[in-house]
Amino acid sequence: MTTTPGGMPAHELLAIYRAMVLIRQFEEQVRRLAAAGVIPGLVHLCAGQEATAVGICAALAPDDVIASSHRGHGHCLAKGASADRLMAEILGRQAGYCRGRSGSLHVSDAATYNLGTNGIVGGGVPLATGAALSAKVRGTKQVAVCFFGDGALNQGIVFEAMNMAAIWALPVLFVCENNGYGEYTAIADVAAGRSLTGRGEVFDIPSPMIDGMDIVAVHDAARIAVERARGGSGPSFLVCNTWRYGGHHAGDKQGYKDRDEIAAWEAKDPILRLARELVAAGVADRAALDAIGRDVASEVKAAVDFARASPEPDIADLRSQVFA
Ligand SMILES: Cc1ncc(C[n+]2csc(CCOP(=O)(O)OP(=O)(O)O)c2C)c(N)n1
Ligand SMILES: [Mg+2]
Repeated sequence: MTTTPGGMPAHELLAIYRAMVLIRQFEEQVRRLAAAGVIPGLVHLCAGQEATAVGICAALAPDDVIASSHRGHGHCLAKGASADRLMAEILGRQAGYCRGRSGSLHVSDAATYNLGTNGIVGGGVPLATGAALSAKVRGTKQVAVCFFGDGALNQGIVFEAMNMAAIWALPVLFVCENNGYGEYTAIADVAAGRSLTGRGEVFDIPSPMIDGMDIVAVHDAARIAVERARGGSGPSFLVCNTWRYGGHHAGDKQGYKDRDEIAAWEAKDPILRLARELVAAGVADRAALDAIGRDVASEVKAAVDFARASPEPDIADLRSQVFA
């Protein structure tokens, strides 16, 4: 008998496949819109990194909390954001999650327990740790996750948060999406020490190194970490090795990368990998996967239409939603 990838039920595998395809196609549309000059500011695309967003979020309950990074569209979608309202926000439109005020870099949504994308490198780490402290004090059994890049591993606040989380056994997952670069600089040129996982181990936090292009591996590690956190045993630090196809921001020509390195990572594409595994296990055939792709394409096209049909925020509304 053929076993399914990760021993997961077929409907769950197809759901995570669709979720990754949605992120990939969503980001492709954002890239096109950015190239056409209709998006205010820079956008940082996560195509290539879908397995971390989806693999982690698929292990969470709806009321578990996430805090994202500047490369956060995938985290938002994986946590349940609707493509249309997210696209509207990225385009700075009234129908967006934050009424067009945040754009790509600060979109948040209380309904999906998303504390938001974040323009500050490492900025989501103390937010998620605070959410975990709140959950622990209130006894809600919620878990919090922060997603951050390898570049955040040189930010002091990350270690302050890890220390506090370890001392107080807070229910938080520190998820590093290690794509090998911070802006245009390779991690090896800026991060001292022998291993990235050592940065969690020093606090006695379980710190697995994970193939972030393998959604089954990410999901397995996430399930273990979530169970540990929810059971009161404290934080985990997951270093997921992954790759950003689009460079630092949409339009980055990536002249600082080696061609062989690019080709080697492209061969590990997380969506193609899961597709191969699903076909080999008999969970789906190619035609069924293609149909999912077409279904996602119409969802993303509808999201772009929805966003473009929404007006820009009215200047008369400028001071609403302002607390002080
Ligand atoms: C505190 C802070 N320092 C510097 C910057 C400028 N900056 C924006 S993104 C970035 C690189 C982040 O790299 P990484 O954390 O690896 O995330 P990636 O972009 O690779 O996903 C930097 C330095 C910032 N936004 N915030
Ligand atoms: Mg990086």
